[in-house]
Amino acid sequence: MSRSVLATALTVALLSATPSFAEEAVEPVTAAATLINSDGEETGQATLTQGPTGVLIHLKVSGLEPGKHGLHLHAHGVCEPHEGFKTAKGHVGLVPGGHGLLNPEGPEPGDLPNLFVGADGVGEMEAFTSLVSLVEGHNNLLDEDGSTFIIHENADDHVTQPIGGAGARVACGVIEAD
Ligand SMILES: [Cu+2]
Repeated sequence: MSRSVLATALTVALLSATPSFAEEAVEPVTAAATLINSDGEETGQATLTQGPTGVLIHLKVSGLEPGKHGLHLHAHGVCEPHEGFKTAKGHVGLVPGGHGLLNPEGPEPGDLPNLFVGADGVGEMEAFTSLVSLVEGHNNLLDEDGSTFIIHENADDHVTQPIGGAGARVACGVIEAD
């Protein structure tokens, strides 16, 4: 085989390999939320990225009281500050008696670790949960009635029913597909 024929053969092989390589490089499914406080003012942003076994969450807020705050995924995609964010309803995958990451009867799929807010009022975290999804399957956050992030006034002790003693809802963000 001459050099030019070999070069042509390699080029054809590379060209024919390109489409299948491109098919494998699928963009991950992502979603985002803008969080508002109880005055309806923007107070933070969250992004969600579907991985092979669950959803990676990145959340950053400002203007919150310093300390630990309970953070959950709630089951309805409506944030109404004047209703105390009650329109976000209960936790995703609500299990009576099953709230809490440390609860033997739990957790609920909407349960997440606490958010830590510093003295400057800024809090940022990354969390991962395999109990929800941005695609088909159980506890799809992008289902018909949507879902929300809710930040609570106090820490979630991950055991007490029904919300870990986390108190009032101080911020809310509707999760929307990108
Ligand atoms: Cu909650």
